[in-house]
Amino acid sequence: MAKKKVIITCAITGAIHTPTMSDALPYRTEDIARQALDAAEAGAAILHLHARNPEDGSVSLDPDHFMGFLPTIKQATNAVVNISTGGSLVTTIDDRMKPAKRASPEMCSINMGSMNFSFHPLADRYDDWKFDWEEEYVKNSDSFIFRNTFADIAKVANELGGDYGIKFEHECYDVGHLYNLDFCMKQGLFKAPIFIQFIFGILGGIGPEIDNLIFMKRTADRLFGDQYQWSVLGAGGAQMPLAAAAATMGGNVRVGLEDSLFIERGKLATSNAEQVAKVRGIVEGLGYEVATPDDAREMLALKGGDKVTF
Ligand code: KMH
Ligand code: ZN
Repeated sequence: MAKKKVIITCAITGAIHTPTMSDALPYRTEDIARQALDAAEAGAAILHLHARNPEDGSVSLDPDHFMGFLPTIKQATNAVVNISTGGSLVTTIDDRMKPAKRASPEMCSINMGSMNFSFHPLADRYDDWKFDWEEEYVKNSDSFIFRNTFADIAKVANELGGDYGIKFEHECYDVGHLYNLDFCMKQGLFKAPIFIQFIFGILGGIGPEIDNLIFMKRTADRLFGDQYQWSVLGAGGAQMPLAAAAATMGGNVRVGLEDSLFIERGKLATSNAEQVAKVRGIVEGLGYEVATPDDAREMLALKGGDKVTF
């Protein structure tokens, strides 16, 4: 019998962590490209990408910053590129969609509800910051509302899903987000198979307990039956334990420095690839096979790497 295939997504840099927190967090164009390629080489079928300002590592939605690394990635790997539409807590959904419109990747993230989304407690861990913007950015996240209204979701679905043929990584940070997704499915905004990322441990979302993973999974089974594929992202210290639980339960996994800077308790990861290699060992140790990018394309019904514009 063929082994079950598990998709590893790697989220390379994100918009939560800042350069002070880890020297491994990539923000220069060439470092994002290099780490993405190494992560793909280590076994990631999907690369979830945000951009940074290459000068100071601040979060960027500038399509030119994305275009700095996307062609390099495309030339050197067959991995699926997934561009975030959630990369800023302070700008409009139109700005958040601009990089995806320029690059028309195979996948984009879409965030399935509005919420508090905070990482301000991280500010207490650092006294000296590498760049001026970092401390205020981290501290002020206690005042952010991550806006993803039904109108915003419909706009992303119609424009990126409809016009550009992009499939989504549906970011669900709580059980209610699954019901939002179910409502949108019934409105005809998304077509099966959908790919749900269950997210645990973001301050503002559901906590990283196994009970919650089981609850999310059972709820999704009830709402979506065989119409969905699922993956798990545990933030911070929950990353590897929840990835192991997800793989054990038959799901897919997401790792990467966007979600956790650590490789084990108290020890910073040296790269994204190190986390991918570790989770790959867990997946293979459980007797599963790591999905190739083409496996992922088939499992998620993606449009194909020849239909992107970068
Ligand atoms: N940062 C993660 C918790 C997005 O980019 O749209 C969720 C995420 C959101 O990756
Ligand atoms: Zn992201």
